[in-house]
Order: sequence, then structure tokens, then C-alpha cells
Amino acid sequence: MSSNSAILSHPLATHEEFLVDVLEGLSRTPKTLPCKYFYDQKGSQLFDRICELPEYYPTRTEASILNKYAAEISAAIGEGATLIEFGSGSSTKTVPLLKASPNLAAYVPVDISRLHLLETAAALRTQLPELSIEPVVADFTADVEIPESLASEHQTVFFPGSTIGNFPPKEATQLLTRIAELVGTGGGLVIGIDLEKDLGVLEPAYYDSQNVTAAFNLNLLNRINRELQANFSVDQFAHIAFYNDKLHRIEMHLRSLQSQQVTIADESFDFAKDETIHTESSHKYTVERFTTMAASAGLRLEKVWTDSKEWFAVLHLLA
Ligand code: AVI
Repeated sequence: MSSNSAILSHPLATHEEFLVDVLEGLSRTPKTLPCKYFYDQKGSQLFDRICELPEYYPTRTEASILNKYAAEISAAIGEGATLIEFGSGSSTKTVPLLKASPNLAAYVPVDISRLHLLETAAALRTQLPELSIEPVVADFTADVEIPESLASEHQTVFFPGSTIGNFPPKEATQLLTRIAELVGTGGGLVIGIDLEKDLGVLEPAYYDSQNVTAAFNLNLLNRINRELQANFSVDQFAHIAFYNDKLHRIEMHLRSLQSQQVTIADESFDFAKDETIHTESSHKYTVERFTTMAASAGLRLEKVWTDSKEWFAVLHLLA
């Protein structure tokens, strides 16, 4: 494939779908908005800043595991495999793994953002000229189709970043089931999961002292105002984040600071003072709980790599 093209696996979310999702979410009690809409250009920049925050441990902890165990993880993936990364972004975390895996059949980064994907693929081709890099533009939450021409005897999906934690367990199980089907019997999954830990570590990661996470959460309202011609008074909402013990998850909400009404596409939504919009859940697992969920999706645990504090784990599972 030429260096400036990518395969389009599926139609991507449209303006229409965004509007439908927002109207539907705000019509519910309690009100919700899907977290996948955080990532417009500004939201993606804010997320990059979150990953650098002293309080946000997941990114650097996972990177340290991937760096330290790159050779072992590469051996688990195996020679001649096709490595398919879900939500590859800048592929930053993947580079040590790719460098430790000179005999891959191909690296297939899958991402929703075409331009970013192409830029990343071009940069990687310079860094790793021997590796076959075949980007696919797709929303991995829908069905991802990897063209026959890219399939090898052995395929492994790489899904880092604890992004699986942003799906409720039922949807996470469905996504894992689709991964198991995609890689086929004997294929693999290498996945990053964030582990349960002390509240004193968990909550500040989503309530940072520089208010970057607050800006990230509130930016969703800016995006709705801009793209859907809505009239949220963004300064009349506040970011909140807390750990929900029963459901093993951090929840992010936007709390209305006053009683107010918001209009989006001719529909009005009333907010009571202190009413919240639930914008994101970030589920935390024990290795055991995750393994049980993965087993119900047809994936069995092979190996676990973790950091010295056991804050984060990278798991290898087989279909
Ligand atoms: C992308 N995802 C794994 C992040 C998380 O930790 O759940 C998103 C995020 N939300 C607030 N901070 C980071």
C-alpha cells in the first residue's frame, strides 16, 4: 500500500449520529452523554495533557511495563504474527514492542482519525523501515474488518491504555467477543487494564490540581454548542469525579450549578440545581475479575505483566 493511503473499514460516526446520541442521552434520567465524543481536536489535546499529569498514573505505569517486558510480550505475540492495534493514536506506546518484534508479518494500526493515522504511519515507516505498516480507518467499537490481504496465520490484537475500562461490563464483554472472533482460534489479545487501588491514588487521577481533567470534561459542552448549535452556559457546570465502590469505577459527571434550561436543535432540556450529566465511567479491575469477564468472551488468560505497585496490568489472552 502507498504511504499516504489507509483502508476504510466502516462508515464513521456522522453529525446526525452525534445529534441523536446527545438528544437521547439528555432525555434519560439520570442524564448521560457518551464519552467517545470527548475527543474532538481540543479534547484530544487535553487528553494528551492528562496523560502527562503527575496525578494520572495509568499512561506512565503502562509504558513502564511495556518497556520493561517488550521482549517477553513480543515472544508471546509470536513470530510472523499480524499485530492489530485498536485505537492506535500516535502508536507511542507500541514502538518499544514493534522494535522488539522484528519478525511481524504486519502492524495494522486501527484508528478513527484518518489524518492522525496517516501521519503516524508515515513517521513509523521512517523509524521502522523493515516493518509492513498497514493502517485501517475504523471505529473499533463497531465491527472492524481486516482485509484478507493483511491476515496472517496468527493475529493478535493490541489494546493498551485501559480503554476497555470506559465500557460497561456488558459492552466490554461484547467488544472482547468481537476481538476473539476477529483473531480466530489460537489468535491473541494483549490488553492494558487499570487495577483497583487506594482511593487516594484513584480519585486525584480524575480530579487533578491543574484542572486539566475538568477542562476535558467541560469541553464536551463546548463541542455540543459548536457542532450542534446548542446553548450550554459552560461556566454554569462543574466537573466532578469520584469512585463508585459498588460498580468498581470512577465516574465523571458535569453538575449544573443552577436551575437552567438548555436548547439543542429545537429541543429543550431542564436542569435542576445540582443535577448531573454522567459523562464517563472508567472501570477498574482485579486480574481475577477481568479474567472471568474475558473467559465469558472466549478468551483465556496466558500471562500477566504488572508494575511493582500493582497499579496496572498488561495481560496476554488467547482465543
Ligand atoms: C481513555 N481512558 C482510558 C481514560 C480513562 O482513564 O478512563 C480517559 C480519561 N478520562 C479522564 N481522564 C482520562
